[in-house]
Amino acid sequence: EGAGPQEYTLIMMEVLEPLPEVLKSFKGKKTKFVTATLRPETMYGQTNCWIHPDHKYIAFETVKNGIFICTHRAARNMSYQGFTKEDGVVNVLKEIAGIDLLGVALKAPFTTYSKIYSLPMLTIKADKGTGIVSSVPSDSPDDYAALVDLQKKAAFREKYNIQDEMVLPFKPVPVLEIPEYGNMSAVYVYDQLKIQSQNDREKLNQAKDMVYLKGFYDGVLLVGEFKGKKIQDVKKNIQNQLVKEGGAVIYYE
Ligand code: A2H
Repeated sequence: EGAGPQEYTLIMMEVLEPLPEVLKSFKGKKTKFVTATLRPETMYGQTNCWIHPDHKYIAFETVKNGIFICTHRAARNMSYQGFTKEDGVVNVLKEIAGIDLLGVALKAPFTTYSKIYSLPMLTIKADKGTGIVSSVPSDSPDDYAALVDLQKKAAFREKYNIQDEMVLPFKPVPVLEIPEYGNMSAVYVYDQLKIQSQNDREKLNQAKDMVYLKGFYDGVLLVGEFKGKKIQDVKKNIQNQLVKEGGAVIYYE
């Protein structure tokens, strides 16, 4: 990581009914799972979001965007970036275990799926972003590996009480065309490197290196307002569009 702060696009996923037990007290209020991404241009392909079952999250009140769910660490950072009434003060409404935030129905911006779900990922870092991740299995090898793990292993779903319909209908969506890797680069490299699971860290890092730069410089959008354009030329426009439509906010750490 470099010397300066890292900019993330925070994607706001609205919690839908039926509310999980731990969020029932927020009924009638806008409550959002907040994910941090470096790749706003891929959000057309979201199939779910990722939560770490063993991590701790909080719900807190923001000034403009309702109730946010994320790690306390992220909320504290946000409180210095104008997200809360008072600088440095987080109004914690509730502390919530990750496991209690699984299987929640969400409405996410840009994706073609009208309803997606929060699912368990065991490689999420507590000290990066919001601790919640938007899953784009077409273009993120980590996301594809974790989704395949859940789709292949009924016992893994059962362990976390994840219903089949929260996982099995969700297929990766073509979003970007990348020369040599086709229109679902993560699926391509996953197969080529014969990745076995989300714990296959060495190969997943290799996969990330393979797709990342190539996608950024040579990737062309297949969907949305900027269809046919190169990502590097329109990444900022897409971020702006997400923000303008109320689906995202900018955040630094
Ligand atoms: B990216 P960097 Cl399509 N733990 O978004 C683990 N991973 C996290 C995280 C956390 N706490 N917070 C964010 N991330 C993921 C999209 C995407 C991402 C694509 C392809 C690659 C990619 C959809 N998932 O990231 O260490 C988020 O996933 C490759 C690195 O700050 C975020 O962007 O560079 C990225 O990692 C931030 O990682």
